[in-house]
Amino acid sequence: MSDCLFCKIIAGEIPSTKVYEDDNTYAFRDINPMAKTHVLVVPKQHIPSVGEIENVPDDVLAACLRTCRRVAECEGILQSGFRVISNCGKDACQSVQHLHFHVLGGQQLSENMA
Ligand code: DGP
Repeated sequence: MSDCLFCKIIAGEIPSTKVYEDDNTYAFRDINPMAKTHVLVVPKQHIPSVGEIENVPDDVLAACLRTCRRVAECEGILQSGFRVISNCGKDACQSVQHLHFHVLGGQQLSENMA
């Protein structure tokens, strides 16, 4: 999608710090990290949010979660633990309308998720 920030990052039109990439997904460091490790995992296909995945192929969705795990492995936090979050819509403060998963870790995270 031409005016989507994350589509531009995936296309390399906007620079990012890549952590991992495969056919379906791209992972890069969040510009405003909320934890010692904070990586964003996005599908290469433009999907606005979790709220609009009804017709998205299962392999694309599975690839996103698998990439979250791969990122945790690459970042060395697979054993210590990590959190995967996807904000969806206004009440969740989603600010970029391209499905993304925050992978957070590298430190003790808060019990408070709200
Ligand atoms: P959310 O609030 O869940 O929609 O998260 C969007 C995230 O995207 C937020 O943590 C900051 C990050 N972000 C916004 N613009 C850029 C950018 O240009 N580059 C990178 N690497 N991250 C960005």
